[in-house]
Amino acid sequence: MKRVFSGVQPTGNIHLGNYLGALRQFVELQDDHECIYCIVDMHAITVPQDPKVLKEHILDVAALYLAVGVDPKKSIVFVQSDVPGHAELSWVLTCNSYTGELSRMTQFKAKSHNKESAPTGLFTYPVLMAADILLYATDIVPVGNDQKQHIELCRDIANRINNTRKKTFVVPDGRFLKEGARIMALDDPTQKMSKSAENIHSRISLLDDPAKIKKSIMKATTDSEGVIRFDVENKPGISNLMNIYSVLAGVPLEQIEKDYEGKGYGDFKKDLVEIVVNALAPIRERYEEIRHSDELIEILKDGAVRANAISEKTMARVKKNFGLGL
Ligand code: AQP
Repeated sequence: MKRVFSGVQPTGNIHLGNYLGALRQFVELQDDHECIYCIVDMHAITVPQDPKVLKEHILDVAALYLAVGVDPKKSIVFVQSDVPGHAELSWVLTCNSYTGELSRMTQFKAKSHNKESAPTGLFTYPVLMAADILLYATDIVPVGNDQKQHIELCRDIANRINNTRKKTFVVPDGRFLKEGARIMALDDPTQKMSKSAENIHSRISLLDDPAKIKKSIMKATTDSEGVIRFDVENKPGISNLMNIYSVLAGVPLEQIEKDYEGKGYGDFKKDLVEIVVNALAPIRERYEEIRHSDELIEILKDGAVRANAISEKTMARVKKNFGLGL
């Protein structure tokens, strides 16, 4: 069985972009792959976090994994900082990566706002991500399109080490969906939907209630043409909403164009509100059942033990090939 690894940062509640780009794949893959899904809290502290809030967000994200359908009987679910191998391997990879390649990462440029000085952790974020993946001898990494550059870097680092040392790592492939791989912000369709964006109406979180969903969708930026047509370049706002509609309702984009011929954005948005509310209702319900349960903590503890056992095998190989330790 091929091994799958992916993670989400506990930087806020998971939104439709995270769900449609990544989490949907987590569920799809778990029947015929060995899946490892992580809550990457060490990534979250690359920007300042309130410790109490971070703790809550870790459990929120874990509960949402389960609420969308990740099954702990089929998949390992755990918190990154509970497995020491992530930090350990990250240092080894840091020593085998270059400032030039890291400065080219677009996410770093965006998050550091091109400032001359930025937190080192933000700069080395992709190296920690490479460590997460390589630690589990991962074959497949299901992620959204925004992670393409980071996956490429992970492959480069793995190949570089494999070519100069004994074969140490499995070189992974990213898995990107055709539709939903990049959901854009509702208030600015040129930016990706993001957990940490200031405007709450820029995103739909999986835990939003129907009133919030309605407000965010009805306020969503479109254009003045008033025609429901998929054209990302010229009509990014409505195209983004059509994408969400298409994936959640299972209706092809061409069919949406036909169904809404002669209708306005108001009609389309009202229908989209209903589709999103219906899709998210069972997720919210399941989340409420498990969020404060002892079961959730047990699942994470058990996941950490299982993840640790796998990671130790990789770390033993890494230490041997690098001549580290006794
Ligand atoms: N807008 C998006 N559309 C499709 N996929 C997305 N992903 C993120 N945003 C979109 C995918 O979700 C997974 C988890 O992302 P993450 O939490 O690790 O970090 P991120 O990519 O930085 O996501 P956010 O929501 O924008 O968080 P913040 O605001 O904290 O930076 C990844 O697979 C990602 O591709």
